[in-house]
Amino acid sequence: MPPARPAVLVTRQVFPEVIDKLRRHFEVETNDDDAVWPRDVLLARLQGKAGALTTGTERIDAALLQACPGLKVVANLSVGYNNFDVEAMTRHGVQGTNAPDVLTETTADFGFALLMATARRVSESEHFLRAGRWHKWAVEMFLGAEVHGSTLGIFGMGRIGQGIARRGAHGFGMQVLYHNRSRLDAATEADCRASYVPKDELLRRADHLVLVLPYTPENHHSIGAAELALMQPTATLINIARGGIVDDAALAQALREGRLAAAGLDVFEGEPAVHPDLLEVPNVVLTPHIASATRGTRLAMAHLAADNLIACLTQGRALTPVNRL
Ligand code: 8YV
Repeated sequence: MPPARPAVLVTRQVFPEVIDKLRRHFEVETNDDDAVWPRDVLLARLQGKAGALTTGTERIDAALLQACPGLKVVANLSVGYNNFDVEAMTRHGVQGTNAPDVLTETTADFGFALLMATARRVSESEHFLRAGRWHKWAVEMFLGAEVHGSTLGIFGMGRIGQGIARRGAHGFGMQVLYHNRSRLDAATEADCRASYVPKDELLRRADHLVLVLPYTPENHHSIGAAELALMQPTATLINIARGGIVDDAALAQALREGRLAAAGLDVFEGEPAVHPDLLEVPNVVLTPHIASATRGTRLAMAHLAADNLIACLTQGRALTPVNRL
């Protein structure tokens, strides 16, 4: 009898061609309804599985690992992996992988799209038009903020931050300032035409501040009331990183009180719930976590997650590991 093939779970609906690829190697259980499984359902379905292809929605923590002793690898279909307790995974000998690089340029495109939509009041003016309130053109109607030639601040200068910096510097003649855990090497700074500044200076000087840093417990609410107070009242804030980095209640208050001109948000604390105050303020562009959402990019991310499962379970090595075992 041939040896039994490993079993893997795909926790959300993904492209059929990726499922077909997995089926060439594994017994595959899928989630064809694309339901967000409650924790007990996820635990039950993980029983007997050697691998899982997850999204940012599933929390992989010590309790789950304890309850699923057969699990060897969890491949996240995202570059961020704050849904993983990496330390617990390493302790349990479980390989974690993410999906970097393949989404960099697409996500940087979206960061720039959100910046422009926010600065130029695209959503707000469209709502005005759709509501039938446009009765006459006016010189001072929906005046926005300048993008070209302005100062672009980037908080978190990884691959996506660098992509946004290049777009701003080379495409829009922006002066680019950044803050990061560590300073980039001189060649990368020159390529991005970006200057390193302390966090406070970044907040004070940016006309448009884009957040692209990973979420960790240490940077929870690293943009809160005190940080927002340092920003110019004419500035815009863009969050394509993670909910929880910004204190959404403090942001809504700053927007309401005119202490910040506008915000563009693709991620939220406790998403898919959105802080009700953010839904009430007009000068905010809200999108449902779609920064990497093009067909080509999401397909590439899903393939990379599947390839990580295949490489781990058939050759014992991960392509893009997030922990060392
Ligand atoms: C993912 C993301 O699509 O990659 C990330 O970190 O935020 C998005 O690109 C999302 O997390 C789904 O898992």
